[in-house]
Amino acid sequence: MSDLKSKFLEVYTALKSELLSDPDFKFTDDASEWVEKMLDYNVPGGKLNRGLSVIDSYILLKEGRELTSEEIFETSSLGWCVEWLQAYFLVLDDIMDGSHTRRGRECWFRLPKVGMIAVNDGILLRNHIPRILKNHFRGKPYYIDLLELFNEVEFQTASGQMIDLITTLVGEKDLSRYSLPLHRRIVQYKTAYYSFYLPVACALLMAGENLDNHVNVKNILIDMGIYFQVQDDYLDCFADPEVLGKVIGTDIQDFKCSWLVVKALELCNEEQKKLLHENYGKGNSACVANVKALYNDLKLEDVYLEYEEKTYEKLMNSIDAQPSKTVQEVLKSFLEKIYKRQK
Ligand code: GPP
Ligand code: MG
Ligand code: MG
Repeated sequence: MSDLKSKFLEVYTALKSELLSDPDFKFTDDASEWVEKMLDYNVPGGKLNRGLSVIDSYILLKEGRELTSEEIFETSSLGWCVEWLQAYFLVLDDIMDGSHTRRGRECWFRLPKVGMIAVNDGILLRNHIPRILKNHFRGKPYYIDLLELFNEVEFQTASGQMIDLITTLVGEKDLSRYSLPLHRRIVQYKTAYYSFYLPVACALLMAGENLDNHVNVKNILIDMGIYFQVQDDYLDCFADPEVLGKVIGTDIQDFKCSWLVVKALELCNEEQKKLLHENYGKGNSACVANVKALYNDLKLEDVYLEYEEKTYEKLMNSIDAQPSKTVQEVLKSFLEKIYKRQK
């Protein structure tokens, strides 16, 4: 494991201890034990890309100068705030989506002892973020900006989740509403802001930058986030479940406005469209298999590979048009991390 990653994980342990001795709540042994288990189950088990990106971006912004131990602790803490936010979203999203597995294990709410306590655990995870920020950033000139950033991004993500959910309302299932612009709108809000813009924005604030001066960076990161979610949609259907860590394919059953179904609607003939309308969004495995067979007939894997190449090229061109070499490096390091990802 890289040195930075092991330091990052040490900071998790430190932040967890602080939260478990929060002066605003008297912890009993039961309560500590619950929160500790809940955190260990939901916060650190992912790829940690978002959290580590805060540190990576900050290092690049500091142009390779070695970070002080204070800077390492602070960038790591902000990285963990992003991971906490993600944990909060995923615990609740898995309930809403009726998912079974996440990161290679049962979803938290599926554990017999947990059930709907998971809803409150999600709220707790969310509340831990301002606790961490207060403990470590209250004296910083950018404290208010950080709080506002997390608030803004949470609002955008919940709004994206809302449009994701209401497009799948039972009784109003209407595939003809699904289009690339709707897909873009959903994923921009539910994924791109918190996964791509937020980590870089945290690093920029720590480096003393004003976020209003980085609108172009934001737009490129949003486009990268959209590309990332197209990958997610593709992997939901085509990935190796062993590699991905979650059971393949709730998107078809859940009637999701996935990039795949949008592309299928664009490419299909009348007969195939009828098949799609009859089989999409049904729990029954024969219907799911029919949809997947149609995706194969339409060669969606190839369509995806072509999309991936083109998007990479376009993003690289916009990055190269950025005036600052340092900013270019931050953006490129992000893009390289996700290009052709398998999980
Ligand atoms: C996951 O999307 C959704 C989010 C991370 C946002 C949740 C927002 C809330 C306010 C709860 P997904 O359901 O498409 O992804 P996955 O396949 O990982 O479940
Ligand atoms: Mg989900
Ligand atoms: Mg979802």
